Amino acid sequence: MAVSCQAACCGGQSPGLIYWCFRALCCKGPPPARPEYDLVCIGLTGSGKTSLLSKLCSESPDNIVSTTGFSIKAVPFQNAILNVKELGGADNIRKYWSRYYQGSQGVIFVLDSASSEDDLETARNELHSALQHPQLCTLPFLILANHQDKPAARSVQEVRLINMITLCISCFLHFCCHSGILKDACN
Ligand SMILES: Nc1nc2c(ncn2[C@@H]2O[C@H](COP(=O)(O)OP(=O)(O)O)[C@@H](O)[C@H]2O)c(=O)[nH]1
Ligand SMILES: [Mg+2]
Repeated sequence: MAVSCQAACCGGQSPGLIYWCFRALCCKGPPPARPEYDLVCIGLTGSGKTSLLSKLCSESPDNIVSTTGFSIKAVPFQNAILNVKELGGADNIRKYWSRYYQGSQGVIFVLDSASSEDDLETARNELHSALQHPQLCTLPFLILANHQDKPAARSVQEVRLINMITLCISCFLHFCCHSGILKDACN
């Protein structure tokens, strides 16, 4: 490639626009490789997993459709790329979640912090199963209390109490709150 580039700029003439275009297209080195990490994103249907990932990928919130099986998104950050596998949260799909845990390097658990007591209880049970799963129990865990824009939303402290999780279960456990559809994260 370097030889062709020289051919384009030599030949007795000073480098012109064509040379600089050629150089920009062909001679620029590849961008530095960013490390990639595989994450799994779980939570009940409607908790906001797809909305969160779409927002992180700067996609329009208008095109969000319900996830029936699973979907994978590459979320680019300045220093890393997160390949996030979202697993559908419907009743009949949750029992298969663990089949997709292998190879994960981190977990995002999304909660609808404004949901009914029954749904919160279901989410709590799923969260506890995930926290105890042999393939996940040593991984960094982010528990995201979503739907923070709703009046009924529980605070991070309430969500922490409802889930009866203390930081001693996992030193990699992290709680935060967020609204998947608002511009700015609450926390
Ligand atoms: N009010 C509100 N709605 C949200 C929020 N996050 C997601 N939604 C809405 O909740 C619905 C389900 O979201 P979706 O991302 O598909 O949930 P998923 O099933 O967990 O992937 C959609 O209509 C979203 O627009 C939020 O933080 N606040
Ligand atoms: Mg979804």
